[in-house]
Amino acid sequence: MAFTLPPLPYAPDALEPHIDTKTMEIHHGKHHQAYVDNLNKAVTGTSNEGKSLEELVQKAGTISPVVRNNGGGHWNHSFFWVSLAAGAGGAPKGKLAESIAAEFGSFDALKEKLAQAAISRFGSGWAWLVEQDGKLIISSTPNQDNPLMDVADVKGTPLLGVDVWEHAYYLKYQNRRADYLAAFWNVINWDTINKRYEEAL
Ligand code: MN3
Repeated sequence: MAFTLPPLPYAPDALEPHIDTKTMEIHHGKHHQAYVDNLNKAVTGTSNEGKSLEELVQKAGTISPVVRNNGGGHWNHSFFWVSLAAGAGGAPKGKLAESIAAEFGSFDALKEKLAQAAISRFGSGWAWLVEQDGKLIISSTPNQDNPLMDVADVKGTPLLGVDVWEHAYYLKYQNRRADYLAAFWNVINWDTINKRYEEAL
């Protein structure tokens, strides 16, 4: 079965003013759609046809770059949209909040570390909060790689990912990646992130 673009779980203007409508429309409707289309094109008629997205992502090191990049792009963006919500923000709760306090000292310290990973990622990529064997780790990946991939420096269960490709922020923030990252905390769906953490443990 061919891969398909999941609908946005909210209207394209729902994350205003932090993430603008035009960026959401192009990011979801054009960029994510292109990853889906290119992935379908690349696997059709090959031994990878019919494999699940998770299967492809997990063996990223042994598949063609076009499947790795577009499969990663499809996985990462599907994960990204549902990590965000209108009127969200706030702070993590429960078990996740306790673990963040224990491992990073405070939520502010975690924010700083994630922003640092996102800002220092040269070129295009993602910064991540990852659960690995019960521990929380901040990492970043180039291009459309992610922590589920066999090629990732830090492997584990992704809890939160920040897209730091320019297409994610350029229309509103231009070269100000740090401003985009500061605004990003206002739209995080912590209910979803908390749930991912509990499932990962
Ligand atoms: Mn993107």
